[in-house]
Amino acid sequence: MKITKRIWPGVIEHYRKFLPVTEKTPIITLKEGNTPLIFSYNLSKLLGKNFEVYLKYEGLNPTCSFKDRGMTMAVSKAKEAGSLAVMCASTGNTSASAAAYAARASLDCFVLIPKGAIALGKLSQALIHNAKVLAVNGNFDDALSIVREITKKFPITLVNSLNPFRIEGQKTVAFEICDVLGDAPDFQIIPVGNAGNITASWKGYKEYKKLGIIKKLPKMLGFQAAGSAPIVKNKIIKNPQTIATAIRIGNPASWKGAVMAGDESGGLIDMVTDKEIINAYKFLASKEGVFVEPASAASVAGLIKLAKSGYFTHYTLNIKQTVRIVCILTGHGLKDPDRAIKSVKAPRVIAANTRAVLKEMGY
Ligand code: AN7
Repeated sequence: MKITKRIWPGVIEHYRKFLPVTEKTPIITLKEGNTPLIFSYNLSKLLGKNFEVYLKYEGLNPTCSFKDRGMTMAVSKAKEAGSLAVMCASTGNTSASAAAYAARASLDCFVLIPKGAIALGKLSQALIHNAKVLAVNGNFDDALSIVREITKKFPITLVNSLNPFRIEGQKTVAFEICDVLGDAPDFQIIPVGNAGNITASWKGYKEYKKLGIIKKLPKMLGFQAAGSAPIVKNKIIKNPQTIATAIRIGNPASWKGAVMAGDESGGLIDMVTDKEIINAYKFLASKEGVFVEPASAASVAGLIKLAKSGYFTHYTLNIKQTVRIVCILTGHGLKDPDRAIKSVKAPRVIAANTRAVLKEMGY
């Protein structure tokens, strides 16, 4: 069978010249990346005539989150270095991605998760990909410090975003957005947990700008969950809380990177409440047809919050200028089916006859 070049090769092959790989690097890929940039009619209309809002649907990566962009790099480099095992702490998505890429690379995978605090879909992924999953009686931050200690002492590769190759891979989301739009957007809005992704995408934009591929840089707007907002509050949160379990992190590893992205770009790091997150989550699913996990809805919740507060008023006045906003939707809604079911009414049980059905349908 002839395989044509038009088949998407994954982020490493597609963006090879921007990434630290050589001909010697074994490329471990599940063809991640190339996710759709979806125009949002409703959000664009909400903001004003000259606004275009796009949703970067990262839930359509192979393990259904943005982590795959970083994991293809981290696992390829681990394999190149001769490592036999990888390890991570995770609120869920990192573990799902690490487990899948480790399986593909024939590496052992060890995962520490906070007990009882990761979504069902993510746990099922890590387990079925045959990672050794251990639930610690503590939170994500506790788990990460144990992983850091173990990977320092033993020949096991750490694949959390402290691993610089993770950041390298994840910067490709910025490249894809610019390649589609023809330049950077005016604003990029992104959920912030451990802060690797905001750090990575900002790096991507800066590299494209330096090479002259894009003319402008976006303002970076990062959103934490209000009960887990150490960067906004400028202090470590000992017992972070939020229904958006993916970003339930009290001491982000890339704290400085997030602050830098906000400051350098003229953007900000802010927070949204669980209520705002759930509203945006339901809005995306019911009005846009886009099902994301709660943490991902933090970007859209942030956009709505800023729009209401008048943050974009200045841009509304200059209607000749098209303002482009990209919200990163980091993970798929099926990751957390429990939350979806809890957020809506359960289906009514009725008699098995046409009349009863039609009555319920309102016909
Ligand atoms: C859906 O899996 O930290 O700010 O251990 O799963 O780069 O941490 C997940 C984070 C946003 C935050 N949205 O990204 C993990 C983990 C989703 C996520 C984030 C995560 P970072």
